[in-house]
Amino acid sequence: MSPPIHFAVVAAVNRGKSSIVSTLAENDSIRISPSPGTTREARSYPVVVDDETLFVLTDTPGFERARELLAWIERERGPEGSPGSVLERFVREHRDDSGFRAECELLAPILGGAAVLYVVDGAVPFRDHMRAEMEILRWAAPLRVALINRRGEHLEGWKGELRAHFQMVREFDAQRVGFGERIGLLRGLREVNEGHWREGLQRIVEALELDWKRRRRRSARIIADLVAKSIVHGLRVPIPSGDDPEDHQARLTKRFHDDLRKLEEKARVEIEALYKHARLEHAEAADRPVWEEDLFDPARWEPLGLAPRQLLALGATLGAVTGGAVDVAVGGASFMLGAVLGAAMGAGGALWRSGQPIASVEGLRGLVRGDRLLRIGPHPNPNFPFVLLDANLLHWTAIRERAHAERSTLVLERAGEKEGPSSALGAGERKALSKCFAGVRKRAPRVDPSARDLLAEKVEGLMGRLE
Ligand SMILES: Nc1nc2c(ncn2[C@@H]2O[C@H](COP(=O)(O)OP(=O)(O)OP(=O)(O)O)[C@@H](O)[C@H]2O)c(=O)[nH]1
Ligand SMILES: [Mg+2]
Repeated sequence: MSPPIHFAVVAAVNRGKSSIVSTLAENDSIRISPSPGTTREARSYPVVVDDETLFVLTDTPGFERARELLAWIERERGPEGSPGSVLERFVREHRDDSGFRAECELLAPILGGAAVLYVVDGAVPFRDHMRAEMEILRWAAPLRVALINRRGEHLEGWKGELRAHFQMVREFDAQRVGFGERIGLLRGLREVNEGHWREGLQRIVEALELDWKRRRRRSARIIADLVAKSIVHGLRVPIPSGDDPEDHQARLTKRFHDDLRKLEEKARVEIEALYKHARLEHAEAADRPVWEEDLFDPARWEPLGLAPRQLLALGATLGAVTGGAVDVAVGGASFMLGAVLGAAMGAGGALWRSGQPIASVEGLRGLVRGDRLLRIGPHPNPNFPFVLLDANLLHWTAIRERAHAERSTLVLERAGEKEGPSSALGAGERKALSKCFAGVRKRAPRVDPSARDLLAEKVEGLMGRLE
């Protein structure tokens, strides 16, 4: 088997090389910084799918003395010498010369046969002295592609110059691009050469697309599992006969909510790991996007889930959802937790208030006489599964689209009255989802596995449309 395709990402210092490697290799541990000279040594990052290295990216330190290097080459190359042998000699002779440390580092992968991804910054104008780097590369690397890393007013000036030195010129904003642009770049690269190169890139594109679909399927399962577990979740806690159940209310309510938060947190971490975001910073409190807000923050219920009229239109299916979820209060001692949550939930709450409380007390059979069992959950709000689904679909969208070179805190703008995907569904689809939720709860507190699988399929379908 031929060795994997190898790209060396080269440029002057501080042009965004590491950003490009980070995004293409989906590696958020690579150091990116506004201070020049951050990358001191060449380092390779394999892109692996199913234990197979599809291609390798090498991050390099930036050119520091390109004009001096070019002058050396012009002086030394002679009529016969191949670029490889001339540059090997350069590296041999300058290995211990700290003045050419960066050049020696960045030439190594090119000498190893790597294709060059040359990065320029579209926000600064082209200047003549920048041509030396391009001339070195045109002479030294048979396969060369130029990437303009940010939008800027100088794009056109750059393009003209770059086209004279590179086989392909593309805009590629490493901090903004999603999967589509990454694949687009690799597809474009197929055109740069024939044979092994072209076939290799075709295989890379296919393998990455397949992997992307698998991640989507896996994410759908994670979210379906989260929703299913959350909507059947309930607690039963015995309390001594003399105790006033009201004294246990706050503690039990908190435990119930904490359990649901933990389920959601676990699902989020799994999805972030699936998309290789290992060190994401999440916005705190006020800056948080809607789906980042806490599961029980009232603000979260407002823009997600279904609108009041959509909930009402679900009619009969809603009955099934709440019917299975509500405990019957015994002895009149109920916590009215539903009403408390309901107040925080707007329209869903209004529906709930007309229903029954979800925390209740009942006699505990077979244990100490007189003891009682407090029960809380499953969550009775018909909007709850829709809100949870929406919040996590939005999280998934943001994670999936996020470039690994983007290091700012994760924040999503709040827009519109309803921004969750479920309120945009057709009436039939909402009803089908609602039925699916009811199916999941059929055997609460256990999740019905076939209903959960059906839910995963539906979530995957929703994701397909969001993509
Ligand atoms: N908006 C935007 N900023 C970028 C982009 N690429 C890099 N930057 C910024 O430019 C600075 C340098 O980015 P790096 O990726 O560290 O650049 P480098 O070429 O690896 O730098 P050295 O290792 O120091 O040579 C950082 O502040 C980045 O945030 C880009 O595509 N868009
Ligand atoms: Mg760097």
